[in-house]
Amino acid sequence: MIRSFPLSSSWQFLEPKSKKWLKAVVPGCIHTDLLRHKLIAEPFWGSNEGDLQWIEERDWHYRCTFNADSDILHEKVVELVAEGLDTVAQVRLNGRLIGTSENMFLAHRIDISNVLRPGKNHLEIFFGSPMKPIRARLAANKDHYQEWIDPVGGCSLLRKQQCSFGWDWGPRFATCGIWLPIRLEAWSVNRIESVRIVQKHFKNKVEILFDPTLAKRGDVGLQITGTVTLNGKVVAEVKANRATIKNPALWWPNGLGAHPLYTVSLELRDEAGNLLDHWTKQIGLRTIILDRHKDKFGESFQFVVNGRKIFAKGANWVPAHAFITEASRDLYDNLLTSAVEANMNMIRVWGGNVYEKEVFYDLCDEKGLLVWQDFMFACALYPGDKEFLRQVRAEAVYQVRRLAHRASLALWCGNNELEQMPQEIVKTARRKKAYEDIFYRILPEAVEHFDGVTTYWPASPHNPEGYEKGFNNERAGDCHFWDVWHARKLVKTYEKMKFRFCSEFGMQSYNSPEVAATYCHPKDFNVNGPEMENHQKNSSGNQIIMDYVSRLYRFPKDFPSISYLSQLNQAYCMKVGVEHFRRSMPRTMGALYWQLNDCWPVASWSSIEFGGTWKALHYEARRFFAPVLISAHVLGEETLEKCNVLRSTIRYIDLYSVYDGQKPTRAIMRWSLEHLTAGRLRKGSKLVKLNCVQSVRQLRLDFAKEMSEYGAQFLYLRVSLETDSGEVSRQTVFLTAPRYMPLPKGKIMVDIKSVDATRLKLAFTSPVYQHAVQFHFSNIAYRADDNFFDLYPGEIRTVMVRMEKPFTKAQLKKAIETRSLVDSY
Ligand code: BMA
Repeated sequence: MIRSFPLSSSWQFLEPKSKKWLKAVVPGCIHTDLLRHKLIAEPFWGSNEGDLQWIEERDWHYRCTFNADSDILHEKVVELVAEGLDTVAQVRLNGRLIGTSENMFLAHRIDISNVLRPGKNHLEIFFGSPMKPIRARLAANKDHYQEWIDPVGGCSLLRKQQCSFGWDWGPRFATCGIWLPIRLEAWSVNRIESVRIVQKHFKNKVEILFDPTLAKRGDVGLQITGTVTLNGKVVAEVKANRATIKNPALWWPNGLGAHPLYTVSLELRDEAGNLLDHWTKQIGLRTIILDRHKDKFGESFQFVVNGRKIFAKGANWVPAHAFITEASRDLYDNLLTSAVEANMNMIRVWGGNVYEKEVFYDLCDEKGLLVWQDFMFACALYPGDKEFLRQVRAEAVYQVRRLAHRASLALWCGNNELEQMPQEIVKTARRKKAYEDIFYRILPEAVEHFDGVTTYWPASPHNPEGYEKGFNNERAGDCHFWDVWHARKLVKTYEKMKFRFCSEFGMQSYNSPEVAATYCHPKDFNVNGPEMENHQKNSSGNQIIMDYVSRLYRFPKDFPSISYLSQLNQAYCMKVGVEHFRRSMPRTMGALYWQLNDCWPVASWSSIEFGGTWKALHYEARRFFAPVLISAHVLGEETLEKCNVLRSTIRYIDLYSVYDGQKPTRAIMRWSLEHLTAGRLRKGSKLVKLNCVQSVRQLRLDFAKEMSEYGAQFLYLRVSLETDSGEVSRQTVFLTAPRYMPLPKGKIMVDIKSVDATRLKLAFTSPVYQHAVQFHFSNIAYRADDNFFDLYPGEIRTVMVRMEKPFTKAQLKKAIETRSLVDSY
């Protein structure tokens, strides 16, 4: 039977100044080891990042000792299994070089049977500076070289997490270390290397075909048997590499059903029946197809799960921590639970990150989050030499084999945004060949061969009419839309776009003052000061935020107000985009905004700040991704003309019902036009039918009369949809930018009631209309089911809050802070 011996303790690293061996944590990295020994300053604080750049220039040396006793030695084969080495590594055992690596995305299995000694063994791993091979390669070949983000240059020449070299939301900490588990495995006869699983779905049954690969190929006389279980009950036996599951419980994405996981356990035995190895995985019974058929708009781009087309709702995923080894299960769980709570059903693992850790996919499988999986290539042209292609092939084969069985895996995608520069790709024959070798030959071949079921898509964005023809084809394929933000176009530009699937679009905001306090003293809260500037990685970021904020809001009075307004603006922009995409169903069938999370405290496009707090956008996402949505399309535009004169063509508002729930249902659509001080002016309602995956324009409202009588700045429209479960979607719509509105000031009152020791029911009231009420408990960890909501005069708004631990009412009363838009200037 195969035995496994983890090598996680007794690791040390060599501190270069003192030449002392210090305790290391494995898995881990050099930055966190140095930090633990207080040998470097807190990397995220102020502008410390710049002072720590010397670390990437050095070589680092790790070692550990382990005992080989008879348990290990009596087996014929002993292997060192390193699931991930970051990145330029030489591995020595008892002084002998046993392996080298230059690819952090590959696992290594090194036969050490001949080097192993009885008793004490010395394992050493030397990590070379990643900058050495990068500089050597840069000097040798400049032809292919093109990167659009790396601030120093050269990251594309090494198979190492691309964003660790610095990104427009991430610090540059090009670290090194043993970043994934490392262990010994000892065995004698054979072992299961991988198993490809193919599901065949029939009416009321699913057939599973297993295609195992053994370490020693061609070994005859071995048998594989096994079981498939659900909730601990055996539902099928595996015989002759097949199993049939009757009345299968299908796996559905979040919002469309349950996500049951079946456990597959395979056993490898010799002729005498001795157990040699076992292999266990969780799988979901489902079919996922990327459906591309000709339609009246061109070619569809929609995911179909178990025969049901779905509108993909979600966001792009960046590393959960700048030091990826610090990302714990809790951290992943917290972020992915937040995704589920915001009604998402898809997460895109973006190509500048890493192929995520197992726990990430475990959680996506469990929570029903479909995974759009990029291969790890982003924003650069990559080399096409033999050795590089060999690395890419090995990495692709390894990762496809590792992840193909995942219930959540919806798509393999070649790269991030390389096809946004077709003119660069085709500039020379050599570049074109390098590009096509990787993304049109090696990667799709690996997917076809080692997965065989999941679709491969060459790039995001990709134009299926040919990448040379340019990106963002509105007839076919997926698009990244950055005219709002990078090109500073009007937010309503989203509404002109007719994409089939929008896999990236975004708007930055600042982190909260609480998060800012983790990297800077409150006296230095100034977005243009050096500390905060170091936590803004997009060169025009601060200007663009202020540009968009000032279009909507009045000049903010302090940093907390800037942060608040930037978050309201971000939420508004994404809402305009996502609601337009959802209204454009079935032409548009997906909206994944940029970006879900952050890898450190920073101003960025994220909807969840580092540390897990939801920004205004995440609360808004919960509303705009809800299965039942009332969406108001404000027709017309407001523009500033000559001499700063405001012109508006706004008059009509179209009300849509958008639905992608499980079963058709009915709802009441209500609307009322309100005056800021005089109250209700007009109202109406309509009974509507909600069909699945359907968006319907239900009403066109004309407010020309009231706008001329009272002035647009005094008016707001309330709209809602009510089903059997009550009011499930609501919003407030303005007829002018909020900065023109003379919002009344009034006290926000909160009544705090305990539901139990750690749950609260808050009841908010106000004598006047309050826009975007934010509440916050300082120094208390909590999660609320809503925030940044509107409060209408005389109405009670209740919000449920969960806290990590109990607090007294007096403590809570003291800690709660509230504000609304009118308090920001
Ligand atoms: C996108 C991404 C990232 C980047 C983001 C914001 O297109 O793919 O490269 O961080 O834009 O600029």
